[in-house]
Amino acid sequence: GYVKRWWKEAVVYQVYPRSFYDSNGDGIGDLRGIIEKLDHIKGLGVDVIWLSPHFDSPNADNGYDIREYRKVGAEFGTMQDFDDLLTAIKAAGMRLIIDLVVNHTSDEHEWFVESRSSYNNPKRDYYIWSEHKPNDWPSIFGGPAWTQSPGGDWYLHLFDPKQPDLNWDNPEVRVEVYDIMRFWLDKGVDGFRMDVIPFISKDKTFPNLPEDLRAKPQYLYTTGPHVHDYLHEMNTEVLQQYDVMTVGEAFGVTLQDTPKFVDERRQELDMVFQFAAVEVDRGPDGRWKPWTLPQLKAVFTRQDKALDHHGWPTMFLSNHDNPRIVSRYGDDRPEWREKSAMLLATLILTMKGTPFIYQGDELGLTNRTFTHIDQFNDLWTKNAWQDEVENGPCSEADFFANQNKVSRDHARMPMPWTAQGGFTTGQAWFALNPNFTEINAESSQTIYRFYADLIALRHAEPALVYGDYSDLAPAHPHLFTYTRTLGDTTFLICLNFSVEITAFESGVESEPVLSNYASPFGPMRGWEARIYKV
Ligand code: ISL
Ligand code: CA
Repeated sequence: GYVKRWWKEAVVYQVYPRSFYDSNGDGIGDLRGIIEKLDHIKGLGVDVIWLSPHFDSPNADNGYDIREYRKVGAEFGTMQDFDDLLTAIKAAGMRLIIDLVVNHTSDEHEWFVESRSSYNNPKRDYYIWSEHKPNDWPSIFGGPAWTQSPGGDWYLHLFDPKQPDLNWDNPEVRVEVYDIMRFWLDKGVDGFRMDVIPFISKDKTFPNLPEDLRAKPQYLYTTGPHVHDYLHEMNTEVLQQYDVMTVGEAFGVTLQDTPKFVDERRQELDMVFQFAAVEVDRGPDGRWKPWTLPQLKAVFTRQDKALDHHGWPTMFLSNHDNPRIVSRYGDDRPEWREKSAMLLATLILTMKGTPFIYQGDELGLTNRTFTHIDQFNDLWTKNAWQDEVENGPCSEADFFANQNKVSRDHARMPMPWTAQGGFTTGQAWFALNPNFTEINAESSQTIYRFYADLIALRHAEPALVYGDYSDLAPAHPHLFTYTRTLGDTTFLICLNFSVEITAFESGVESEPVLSNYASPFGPMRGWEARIYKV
């Protein structure tokens, strides 16, 4: 069986601070705003808050480009506000993990400013420089991963040119990172979500990208020669001295390589986010494609089989990089939004693996329809516009059709707290979803309370945490039926991923312990979800 750990039993809620709640009317969500809305999070019964970057940043990539690691972004508040937030979270009986973004920094970080200033600057070797452009690696955000600095040399950035990659082969860089980690851990944070952490080690022979990885270079970028040495070193140097949790973003890690990051005997990371479920609707070119329920079910079985009892999984269907789950895996038409949001909650909170809920999913928030490039904020979408429409063959109609499915901005619109919006008394930094008058925290209490009920159930039932997973009908086109079994306790979960009334025999005498319909008997109705205790 599994070794018991608090983070295996925890439910995590992700806050994207810019869009959570604005406490001072400048239009930008902030740390005081999180304190003011802490009851909303606490009311769900979650255990851990993951805070997306709250550091000083020029915000080329909304904070995933850090200028100063020990400073709170001025738009979010002060270090005092951070300390107060941490105190409030602990007082509410929860924990806080923060985002560790150390594959790259901002190009405005003083290390990079110094590094690029001259060949013999002591910080030169903090980044990855070359006299000639060494290879054809692309940036994840489009365009080449090498940019020539005014001095003539080229530097590596696997993301935006404003996000130069750190040189982890330089031991001074690793010492700096470990110091930053200790700084926040010593304040009392309970761990880290680690941004693209498998990218940190680079193959310095710089081979060209194999042809078959053109559209997914991340599968090369995670295979650097020392990634596991560095993670093990980070674990023994820093993490082991604290009772904390770590979750790495395993973007581009194969199923086969996953255990190397999370096998507890290797002492690297506690968990990683695996991407297959959020890539189920993406084609080989990264654009949207239709998906089927059997494909999604197969992902969970594959992932389950990839780890043994020495590695612990995560469960997530959304975050700040993904569209809204109701629009993507559910049905966001008014008559089905609530039911399908509750069904997806059931999936997330009864699956094996520590569940991560993204802000607003507990309200059943939906995607919006973007019709003009100026309506977007995300640099990834803006780059795609240039590459695909302005300099490429894509029609505007095709571009919007795709982005309305995949854009990261669907998740980044400010939280609608009331029918008036309620996010800010000023001008929001980014427009709310125009449907806020209908879909907001006040109008979505049924979904919110269902999340709370599911979380309470998970906390009360070890089988929902540690139980084995088995898919009972992998090929069924509408029904997702699976069990979670621990000792002599079995839960049977049945989810109807469609509006079709579908025959179903539970074989269980008793009523479901939880369902999103009254009278949960007989065939499964549209988007019906039932949890039986066998
Ligand atoms: O968001 C994506 C496209 O849907 C992914 O390719 C994303 O770039 C990848 O998951 C890495 O994401 C992380 O690092 C990025 C940052 O933009 C993302 O917000 C972050 O989650 C660079 O720091
Ligand atoms: Ca503010």
